[in-house]
Amino acid sequence: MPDRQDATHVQLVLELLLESGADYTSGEALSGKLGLSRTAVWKMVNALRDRGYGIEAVPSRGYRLLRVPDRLSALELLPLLETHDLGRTLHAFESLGSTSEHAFRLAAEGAEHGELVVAEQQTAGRGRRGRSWSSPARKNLYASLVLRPELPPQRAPELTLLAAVAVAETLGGEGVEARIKWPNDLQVSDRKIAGILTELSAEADRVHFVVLGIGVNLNAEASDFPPELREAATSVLRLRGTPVDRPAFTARLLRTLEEWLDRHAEEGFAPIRKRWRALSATLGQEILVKSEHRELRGVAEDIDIDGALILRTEQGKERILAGDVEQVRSRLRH
Ligand code: BT5
Repeated sequence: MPDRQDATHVQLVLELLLESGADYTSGEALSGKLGLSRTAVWKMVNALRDRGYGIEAVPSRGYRLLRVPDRLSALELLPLLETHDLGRTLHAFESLGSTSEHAFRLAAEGAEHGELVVAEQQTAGRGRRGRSWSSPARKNLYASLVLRPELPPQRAPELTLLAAVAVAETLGGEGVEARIKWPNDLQVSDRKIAGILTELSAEADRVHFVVLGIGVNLNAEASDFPPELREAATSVLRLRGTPVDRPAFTARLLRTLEEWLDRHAEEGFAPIRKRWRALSATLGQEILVKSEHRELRGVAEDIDIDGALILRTEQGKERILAGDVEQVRSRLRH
């Protein structure tokens, strides 16, 4: 039997075992559904065991899935997906320089909307403006999505805010209340738990593609980060003391992102803006905004209908499209 077909069968066996949850699935049922002999099913089960799956086999009852390995590859992720586009084509790596760099290359070569690049580790993970993203192996999520939205390039920043909302909501599902620091940071008590990097290829009036890069600190301990980040960064594990099921988190994040992307396509930015404001750590604060050419101090008053930050300075209102925010001191909201 060719390897590719074997791989598909292994995946189907896994999907059927996942569907049964805590119940047993008989070998007979599996071989019937897949059109394979009982011996072939046994071979697939052993292939899964070799990949770290814990599968119990009881002669009179059948097979039962006990443990799924903590790994982000197609075998773990694809059966959990509930999306129509996002992640359906998956490029999973043990190690990459940067998932966004790779996704950008794939997109330039014609990758379709929704194609996803994930890596267990990044050796040159990127932040904005030449900064780096610390990416210890097998701890966190490093993911980049190719998106082909029908948007003029000036509206692309809306996607960063949309992604921040989706990440905050998915973290909320894990019991972590993260807030969004404009434009792309997710924080818990002033410590950064996730970051978003939006890169695009566009003409004057049309986006060719967007690469949405998302890094979320899930199971990293303080010692997994370089010393300068140990205080400034946090993770779900550090906050709640129990590890995250990374494939399940990724599948939920993709579903949430897709729901927001669909809504964005239908209703525009308004519903995202509303949700973003409710999750914002920036609005109402006195801040310093540093962009490439200038520094401005003022109170973050709002984000406008296309995602720009409205800053009230002593001179009046400023509309800011990109920059880094530093909090000067806390203020009461409103
Ligand atoms: C970001 O940049 O926050 C965007 C990060 C995007 C990372 C993802 S991972 C998958 C995809 N592939 C990539 O190569 N990148 C994306 P920025 O706002 O510039 O913040 C960068 C700063 O955050 C750094 O200068 C550090 O101070 C801090 N930092 C670096 N790694 C961190 C980490 N793992 N957790 C928290 N803070 C970190």
